[in-house]
Amino acid sequence: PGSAAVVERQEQRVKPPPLYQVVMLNDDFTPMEFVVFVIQQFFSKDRETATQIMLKVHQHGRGVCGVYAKDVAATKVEQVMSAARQAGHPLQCVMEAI
Ligand code: NFA
Repeated sequence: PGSAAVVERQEQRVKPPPLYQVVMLNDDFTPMEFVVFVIQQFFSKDRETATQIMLKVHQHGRGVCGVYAKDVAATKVEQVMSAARQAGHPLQCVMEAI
């Protein structure tokens, strides 16, 4: 009995975790160099890639720094917000389900 239930449970077990974009938002005050540093530090990007992402945020208002499972994305947001707060910059970072 219950073969349909077994299949249903297996489908749930193998379902991949939902992913979240970590999005950085532009502001008029945070120094470009600080943004590049933060992207390198917390999103494991090289300096060239980090600079490209920073410029995209600066020019378009927002940019994706990375895509992660929920808990990892939440940690990245907290790390960025904490570093910005400590340095006295208004840099903002949010996570969005994709
Ligand atoms: N717009 C900021 C400046 O001109 C730089 C910046 C880029 C800030 C990306 C936040 C995010 N100093």
